[in-house]
Amino acid sequence: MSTRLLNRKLDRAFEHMDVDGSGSIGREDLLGLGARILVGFGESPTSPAGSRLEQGFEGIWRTLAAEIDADGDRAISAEEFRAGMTSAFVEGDRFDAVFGPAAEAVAWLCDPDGDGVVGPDEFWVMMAAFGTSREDVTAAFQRLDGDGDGAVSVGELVEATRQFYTSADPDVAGNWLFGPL
Ligand SMILES: [Ca+2]
Ligand SMILES: [Ca+2]
Ligand SMILES: [Ca+2]
Repeated sequence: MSTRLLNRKLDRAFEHMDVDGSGSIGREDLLGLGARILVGFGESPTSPAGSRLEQGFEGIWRTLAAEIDADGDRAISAEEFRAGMTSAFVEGDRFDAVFGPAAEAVAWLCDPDGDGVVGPDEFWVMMAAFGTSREDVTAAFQRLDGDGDGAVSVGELVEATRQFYTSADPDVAGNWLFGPL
């Protein structure tokens, strides 16, 4: 059951990351995600937050290409994504080094006033970039906001991202990152 849950999450993430729907994840998908988030927040790519985010997505792409693109064709297929994410980030310990900084860059960008807290509107802007529906985003935010005060801390968001990509536990809140599974 645990592997099934994880595979379902990875398939879900794959769909969200294949921004242009080509059936594989390429560099243009990752850069497209970053660009959409920047536009959503009205942030310039040349601002410090903007360039950190762009570098974060560029870094994710480089890592995916290096660690997960098994046949080296500069495109990550659904099969490569499943197998590679599992060996690098679930069984392996590369998450903190690779995904952690990117998740933090995104989370901080969702917190323009820098108080360490992300509200529902900010969360919506970020998840809309991944093509997540309004309904799913609302459901996700409710789960991630465990204490129901209308805010999710940047730290909680990073932890939820880690749980989504690496945890086989059916009860963690991070399973809800992209809405109901
Ligand atoms: Ca694609
Ligand atoms: Ca490939
Ligand atoms: Ca809260």
